[in-house]
Amino acid sequence: IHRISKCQISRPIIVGNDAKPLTEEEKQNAPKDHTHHWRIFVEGVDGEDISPWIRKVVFKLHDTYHNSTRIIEEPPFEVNETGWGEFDIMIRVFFPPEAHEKPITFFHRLKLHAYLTTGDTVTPLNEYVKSEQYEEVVFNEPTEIMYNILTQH
Ligand code: SLL
Repeated sequence: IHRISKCQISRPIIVGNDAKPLTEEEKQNAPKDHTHHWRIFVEGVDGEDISPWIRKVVFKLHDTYHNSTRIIEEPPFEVNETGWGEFDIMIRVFFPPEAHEKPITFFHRLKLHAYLTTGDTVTPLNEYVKSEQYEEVVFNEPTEIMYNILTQH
């Protein structure tokens, strides 16, 4: 496999989640004790299509979830669920197999609850929350195939 020496190329992605409280009506149809709808995602910045260079994303949810390993092979790279608790999600991002680049791993703490902090008073808010992190995916001495994929668009 040919790698391009002394070359470093990077691409930004957003890793995060959003969540909103279930309405009383939604609670009727959701599993017992579930309080929120949430979505965990890996996406491009400003709606950029990342599918040319990201081929698969695997989200490892908390073991309390049925089929806790969720494999997403096309965009949108996201999982929609309901639940009651916050936990760490392991996210593995895979590149096109022909590029021979190792997958990379991120961790994201699922956030469900919004708070208002004034001075030293913390008030829980029952509303929409979003928690996201900007990540720079760095390819050090990328394979020629990966380099071509990244620079084609
Ligand atoms: C906590 N350490 O105790 C965390 C665990 C687990 C959240 C949170 C759904 C589970 C189901 C769910 O919200 N699990 O569908 O049974 O806060």
